[in-house]
Amino acid sequence: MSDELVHAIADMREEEALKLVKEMVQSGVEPMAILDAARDAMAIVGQRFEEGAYFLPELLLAGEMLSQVADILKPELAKQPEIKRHGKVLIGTVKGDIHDIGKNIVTFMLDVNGFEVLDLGVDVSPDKFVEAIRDFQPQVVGLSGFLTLAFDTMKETIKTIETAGLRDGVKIMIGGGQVSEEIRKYAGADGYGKDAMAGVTLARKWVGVE
Ligand code: B12
Repeated sequence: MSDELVHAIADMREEEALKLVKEMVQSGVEPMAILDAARDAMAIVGQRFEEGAYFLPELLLAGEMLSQVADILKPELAKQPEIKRHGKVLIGTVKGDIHDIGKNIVTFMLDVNGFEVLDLGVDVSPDKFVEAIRDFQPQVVGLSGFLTLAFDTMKETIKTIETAGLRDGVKIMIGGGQVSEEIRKYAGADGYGKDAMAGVTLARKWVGVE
């Protein structure tokens, strides 16, 4: 069924994709496995976009489909919530970038895993991050970005946090599409998460949750 879902999303068959997701949930497929299939589909969509077979409307529709898939899965993922709050995480998509589906999944997973999360949204300037660190006092800051240009903005954001004298008080993790360990070093972040669970694992480690 996973393969069918990948193709339904990649081929823009929205109704069929959402029906398949519901069927998979009902038949007990792990929500994270369904999300993985949706991610594989996004990779195909991205590739078709690069090759010129798809255009912006397809990217938009793919984004919408993924949001809807995430909405169907949220109640399933929230079934084992941890009530105790471990700590605070500030998160946002960096300046110049408006991709938020991946970030929203990270936010949600942090929330159901016991973190208090403040999501600043998309296209967030370095100064806005600084201001929010002062007000919200998080232990962890998460920067999301899907565009290549986001790598420079992540670096700039971390530099601005440092200049404001706040760098030592927070751990910073980055993630999104093409972000890698190499980009982590380039940007000066403390950690890189390839997916939402990796983000949760980093945050747990940094606030001292076993
Ligand atoms: C959907 C989509 C869009 C939608 C976004 C809708 C939305 N609300 O987010 C729209 C249509 C708006 C869009 C616009 C554009 N897009 Co676009 N888009 C995509 C697409 C197809 C999917 C992205 C996505 O949502 N993936 C699904 C999520 C779930 O991805 P994920 O990586 O698995 O997410 C996990 C991790 O990344 C991680 N994570 C994410 N954030 C964080 C943060 C932290 C702290 C941690 C720890 C982890 C973490 O956890 C997530 C959950 O597990 C990608 C292709 C691709 N393969 O990614 C292109 C893609 C990112 N877009 C691209 C481009 C070029 C654009 C545009 C410039 C197009 C244009 N000409 O206008 C604009 C840019 C707008 C802007 N200023 O940001 C390029 C980027 C190329 C580059 N190297 O810069 C891509 C790669 C497509 C391609 N192959 O060419 N896009």
